[in-house]
Amino acid sequence: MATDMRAAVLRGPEPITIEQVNLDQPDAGEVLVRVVACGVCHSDLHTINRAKGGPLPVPVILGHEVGGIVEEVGPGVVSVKPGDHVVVAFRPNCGLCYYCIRGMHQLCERPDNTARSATGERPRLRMGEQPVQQGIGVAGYAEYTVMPERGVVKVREDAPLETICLVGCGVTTGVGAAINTAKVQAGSDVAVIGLGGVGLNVVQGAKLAGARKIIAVDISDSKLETAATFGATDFVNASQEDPVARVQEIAGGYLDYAFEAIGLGATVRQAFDMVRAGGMAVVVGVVAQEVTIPGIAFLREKQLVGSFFGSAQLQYDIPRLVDLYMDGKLLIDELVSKRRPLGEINEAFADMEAGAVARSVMDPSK
Ligand code: PAD
Ligand code: ZN
Repeated sequence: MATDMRAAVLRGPEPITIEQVNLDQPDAGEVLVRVVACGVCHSDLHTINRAKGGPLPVPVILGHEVGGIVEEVGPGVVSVKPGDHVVVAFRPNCGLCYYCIRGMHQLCERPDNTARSATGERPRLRMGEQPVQQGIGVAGYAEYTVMPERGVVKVREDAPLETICLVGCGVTTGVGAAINTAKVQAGSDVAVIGLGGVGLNVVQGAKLAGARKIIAVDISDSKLETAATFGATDFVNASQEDPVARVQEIAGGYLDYAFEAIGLGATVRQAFDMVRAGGMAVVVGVVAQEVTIPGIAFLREKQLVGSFFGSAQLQYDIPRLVDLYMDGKLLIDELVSKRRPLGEINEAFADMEAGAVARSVMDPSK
């Protein structure tokens, strides 16, 4: 039996609308999750803006930062049962491909390893006869979602799903970029460019790792103020001063790590330019542009590395990040600037575009 539900559907360049959508029951190896809350991440905004610029596979349901409760499981599912609380991992892994067997699950080549797929043949979602894509593999702006088993991670039941939903992307991506990708060393100096839901988590990841200076860079004073709550020690407004020169000055000329958490070629270049010889610039933002780097800097052993989904081992990292939050060592409540019913999804994206929020969280039951 299929589930009829309300979902926020993107059909093209026009605003998202709330529609009745049909979701298949879980097939072998799949899990039906009731979405309790779904955060609003900039990666979804990238999709919306791409849809404005040209054709994109639509209709699509976006939303990939989900906290929910297992409603039903398909044949063969062993790790969760109905009633379990889960955080959805938008990038499941097969466990068997070249990358998975070498421990790099975030780079899995077959993330959707069931008989159906989020984007290709046999989609799980439909509007009438028309197939609907599961945006970023999840389709979380809806009352329910069906995920492959490895795309749900069981979490403790005393943790509020309305808040820990953010571990499904922003928290894991940001904290993981600092701890897993860069392996920030205690006592080192770190700069973070872009202080949205992702960048603020890089800040608190660097704090957890024991960084000395954590230099926050943004063009919004309110974001710089928020970064102080998350552990930033120094603040640079890039619209008022040259971020490269100012960050280098604060770090005494030897900045160890810089993180780009926006997704712009120009700020990737800033991150690369501000680190010391042998330092590491980590690109967390999704950059659709070409990036130009002065090649001679490689003689100074500068590193430029990418980071995807916090280089995380999801079944291991997600429950631990939730524990750190429950122990008061990680801030997540402070990331939630606004809670909104599903019908206000366009307003939530407008807030993000205006730089007015760290994170909005949508409630699909309203
Ligand atoms: P956001 O829109 O909440 O935050 C972006 C921040 O950048 C805002 O605070 C802006 O004020 C600030 N900003 C914009 N322009 C500049 C500038 N020129 N200099 C300094 N600051 C600026 O986005 P987010 O935190 O949700 O996402 C950030 C990026 O991370 C985005 O590209 C998203 O797609 C990407 C992302 N990557 C992964 C991954 O696995 N690598 C996962 C999730 C999100
Ligand atoms: Zn995201």
